[in-house]
Amino acid sequence: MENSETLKILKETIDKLKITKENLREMRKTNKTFPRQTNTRILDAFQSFAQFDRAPIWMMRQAGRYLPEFKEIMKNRDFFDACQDPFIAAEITLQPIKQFEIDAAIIFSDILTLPKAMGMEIIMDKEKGPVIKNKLETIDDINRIKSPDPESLEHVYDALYLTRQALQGKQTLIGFCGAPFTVFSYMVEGETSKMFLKTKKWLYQYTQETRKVLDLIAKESAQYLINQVKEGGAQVIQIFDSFAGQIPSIDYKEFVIPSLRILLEEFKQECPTTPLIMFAKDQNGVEVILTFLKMYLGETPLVDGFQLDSNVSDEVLIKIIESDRTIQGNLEPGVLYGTQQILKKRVSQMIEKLQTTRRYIINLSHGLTPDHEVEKVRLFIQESIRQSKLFKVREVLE
Ligand code: 1CP
Repeated sequence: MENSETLKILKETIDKLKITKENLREMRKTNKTFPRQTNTRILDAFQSFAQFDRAPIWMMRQAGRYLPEFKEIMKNRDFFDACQDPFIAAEITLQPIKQFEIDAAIIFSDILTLPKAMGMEIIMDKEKGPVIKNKLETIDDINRIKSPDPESLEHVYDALYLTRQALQGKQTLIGFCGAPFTVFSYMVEGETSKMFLKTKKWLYQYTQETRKVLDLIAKESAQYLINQVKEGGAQVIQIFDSFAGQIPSIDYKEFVIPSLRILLEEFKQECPTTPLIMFAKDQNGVEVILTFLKMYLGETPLVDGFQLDSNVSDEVLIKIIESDRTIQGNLEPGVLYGTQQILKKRVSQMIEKLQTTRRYIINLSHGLTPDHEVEKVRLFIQESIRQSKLFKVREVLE
């Protein structure tokens, strides 16, 4: 195989299952059997009564530039080219799994993969991050947004399938997409913004048009997530609304949540048993959380878990626990720049507070960045596992 030099981790799976570039898609379409799930910690965190040795753990942006092997594989590669090659995408997804004791893999892709397929011309600049060449400037530009050509996203499902096979049931596979508001922000700002002035102009000046675009993104996102589960084998879904905190809760509830409801309802209609984690960054106020908690499709909750920030209030935590939903989070990633002492102390405080529910997944409050040190990341994981086990033992003894 062309990439055999770089596919160090995947190699065993490819050889064993005789997967090639040519037969991968056909195999995925005809054989959806996956290895038996032996590590069920993440899936169990969505149920109250499953057995429990410790809380599961994974980290947002766990595959990325802080890993030397990520830098190596990306050295001469364009970001989206890497995403579009299922073998490379799977290899990168597996890089953190290979070396850390973590319970989930999140597929190497981006929240901009979908808008790219919807007609946005996006490049990933090594310094600036995503840059959109044909951002939405006038209302008429909305007409440029189109439904993705189904072929254009098949590579994501191929990468998921390959990764799920390679995980051998030892970790849970997470699929994801950006939330309509965050994707819309990129579409109008054209890059990561500081002030979000264009987003706000659209939202408050062209409210109807903005809502139209949000609904459009929501519908396509739902289909994209359904396919990640049914075509690719994703076992859990996370929705990233990274820019949710840029507008007040009152506007988030009125203008943004209706499009999220479309996304969630359409997804749950097709995938009622797949746990879905919502990350509305900096919108962890009780009003917004309660709105999500009240959302159901029949008996099925539309949101199964919440990725929470480091400053979430006790009031919100209690509401989530009382509603039998899962908590994920919430260590400030900056703590990993600090001394071992502060890291251990903050991990201990986090576990004391959040492991009071059985439905808990250890994570950071935001993603790892290129300047994180691998050994500090390892310490965070080891310490979290140690403290989680200790907490569990203490609970049993008390
Ligand atoms: O391990 C993983 O998490 C890999 C999969 C992943 C995910 C879940 C990537 C790969 N990106 C994302 C989500 C994503 N992308 C979000 C939501 C989560 C968040 O809030 O961080 C956002 C806002 C983006 C947009 C994006 N992609 C940016 C700008 C925002 C930022 O943080 O600066 C940038 C720089 C990217 C590039 C990107 N995406 C993923 C990686 C590993 C990288 C870095 C590429 C590189 O440095 O070479």
